[in-house]
Amino acid sequence: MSHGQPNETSGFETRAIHAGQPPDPATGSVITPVYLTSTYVQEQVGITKGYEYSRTGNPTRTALEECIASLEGGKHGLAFASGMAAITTLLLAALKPGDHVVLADDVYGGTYRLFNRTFKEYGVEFTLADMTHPDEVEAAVTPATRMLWAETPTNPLLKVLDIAALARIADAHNARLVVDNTFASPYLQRPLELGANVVLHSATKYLGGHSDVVLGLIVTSDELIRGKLAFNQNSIGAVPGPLDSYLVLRGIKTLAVRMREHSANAQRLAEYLETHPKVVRVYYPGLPSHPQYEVAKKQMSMPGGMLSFDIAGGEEAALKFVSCTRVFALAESLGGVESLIEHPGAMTHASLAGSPIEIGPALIRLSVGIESADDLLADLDQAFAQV
Ligand code: P1T
Repeated sequence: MSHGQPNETSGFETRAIHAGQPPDPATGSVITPVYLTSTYVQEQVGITKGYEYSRTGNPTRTALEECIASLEGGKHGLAFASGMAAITTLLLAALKPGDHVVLADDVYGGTYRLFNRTFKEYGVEFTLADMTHPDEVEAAVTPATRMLWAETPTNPLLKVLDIAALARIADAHNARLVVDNTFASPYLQRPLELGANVVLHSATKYLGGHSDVVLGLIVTSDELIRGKLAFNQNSIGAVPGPLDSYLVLRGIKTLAVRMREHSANAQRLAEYLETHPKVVRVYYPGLPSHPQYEVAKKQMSMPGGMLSFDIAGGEEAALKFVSCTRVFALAESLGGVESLIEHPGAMTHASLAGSPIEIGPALIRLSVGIESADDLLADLDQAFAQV
């Protein structure tokens, strides 16, 4: 490793702290500066130091783009104003009217809404498939299919999709496999290494890690997609500012240690919930009872910090429970150091109401933070006592 510049053999933790972030050449600043500028002086027309306008490129954003590409094991990283901005730019870059997408039947409510309400208007069709069953995916493919869209683990039911198996199906049909890796983060799972063509993040979640920024990231080694994405990143302009880019860069430095704690805490809570008399079912890939436990062990280094459960007593008990916790804050989003609780049916996945993939009213989702596991367990215990 030369000063501040990791190579391909450097470990994940080293790359998380240093990739794309050599000491600032102008000052020696160890930390990448926040380049708060919209524009860059040109010596003569077209003679620049590599930057001309901050929608097109900004050095703080470049550092983040290089860092995420390194962590996902891909050639190119691109940053966007939000996860949804990343998804929108990708769909506009990769699809045209008449194209068809096979969409996982459990995805973030906003992703479903974007396909179902926004892109449908522009002639992009989709079919939902339970992607835990490869034959269902095969059956959903049509001659117009250009993309398989997977999330794994899925939001909010924590289904684990076999990325390598999906990549084989995509390949066989000349379609691209996109994996939304938000729930796992590259520390737990690297979809490109398993054959995915594009990996996408709501960096608002684990990559940022502190619930203080909204940002989206895409990584790909596919040159055609990269070219179209880079063009559209500038042409559409849904880019993050330098301060937001900096916040995610800072968050990523501790990603590995945070994910280890998130995962250990979630495992403990999942095991507690599984034996609780007021819990009907727990959804957590770290439990041997999880239907894709073996797939999770194969493609993830740890099961992660997200879990869901069905509470006994249906919607009434669920709505009561989520307002009874004291350490877990009732809020949308996930992946921060602090624990959050929510009711997907009425909150993050309300846009699925009335659809074939509506979320059950008894489902509660936890984003398990890195507070003391004893405190988290006691908090759930006192909330159960009130329902
Ligand atoms: O919120 P934004 O940064 O635009 O990212 C959208 C998004 C994309 N993909 C997944 C898997 C997500 O979970 C999200 C956002 N999800 C929430 C806000 C949530 O609470 O589930």
